Amino acid sequence: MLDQLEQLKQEAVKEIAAVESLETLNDLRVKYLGKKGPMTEIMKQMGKLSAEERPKVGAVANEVREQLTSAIQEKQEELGAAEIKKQLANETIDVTLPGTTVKEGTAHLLTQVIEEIEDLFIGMGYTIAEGPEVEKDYYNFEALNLPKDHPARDMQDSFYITENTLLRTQTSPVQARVMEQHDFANGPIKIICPGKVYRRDNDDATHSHQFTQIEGLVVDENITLADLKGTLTVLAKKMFGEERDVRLRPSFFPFTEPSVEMDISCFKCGGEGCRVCKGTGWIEILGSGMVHPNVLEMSGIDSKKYSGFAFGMGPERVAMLKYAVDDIRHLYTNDLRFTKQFSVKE
Ligand code: 2NL
Repeated sequence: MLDQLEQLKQEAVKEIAAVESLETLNDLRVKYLGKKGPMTEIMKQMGKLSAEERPKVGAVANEVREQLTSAIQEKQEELGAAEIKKQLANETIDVTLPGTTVKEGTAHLLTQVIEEIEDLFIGMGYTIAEGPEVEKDYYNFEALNLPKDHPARDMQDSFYITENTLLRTQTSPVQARVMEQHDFANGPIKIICPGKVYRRDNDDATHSHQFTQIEGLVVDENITLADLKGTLTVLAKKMFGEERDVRLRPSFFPFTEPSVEMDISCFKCGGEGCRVCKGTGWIEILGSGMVHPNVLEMSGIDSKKYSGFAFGMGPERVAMLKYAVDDIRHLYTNDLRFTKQFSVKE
């Protein structure tokens, strides 16, 4: 029986040493030490031995079992460590490899123009106000002194959604909403309203049924036409150069009284007369005026105490003038050959 144990030990130790996977190792554990294995069998047979032999054989049997158990244990640790090492080697990444470059876009020309104007006014203490593009007839027209059937509604004929809602034709309704909510205890109204507007125009080189607008509004005590002219002169010089002169011409808008149109001296010829200014030396740049008392009153503002100026301009027109773009549709069709000419990195 002692020979049997010795032989079993040698055989098992050899087999365990040769194992290469944790799975086979477990099979060996079952084969040698399991309930149906030779060790169990030998233990069972021990009852047949004499009282003298039994403790000796028992001691050797225990020793063999312990040796095999620890051999398996060691092998298990060895294989486990090798497996982790292999896994780590597989997952190694070369951090020195060059990365894939992300193609970074830049703002569209129109966005650049709008943001430039926004930045200028934010610097003068204005805030940006936004509102819905599907607007109530009331805010788009009535609150701006354009009652139903007013002939001036035709000038900006519109896309109606229902009888009382339409795609806004200007961003003024945003300003009407701000005026209606405003509490002068919190200071004056000084806002800039950029956004998309819609008119039932026939699209051509200078007209589109959808375009953008930036309007501005200041309301406080003692606001005069001088504030309007001073503010808009700053705007003209910022957008078209410090050398620009400005002039105001009388005009008409239903929501302002008096109304003025502002021209800048031609940035191409300096006022001599050229193709850009059509020989006049002046370029029409925006419409503005003193907010009509009716408009103030309709928003709940006391027109005897408060006055204000407002203006509206088209970023498309500014972009087209400044960069000599000959067709407004270039700004909307997003041909990369066009848009890429205006990609400036921040
Ligand atoms: C133009 C002219 C203008 C306004 C917009 C305005 C807004 C309120 C009250 C009074 Cl809430 N006025 N906006 C005033 C004058 C002209 O736009 O030619 N835009 C492209």
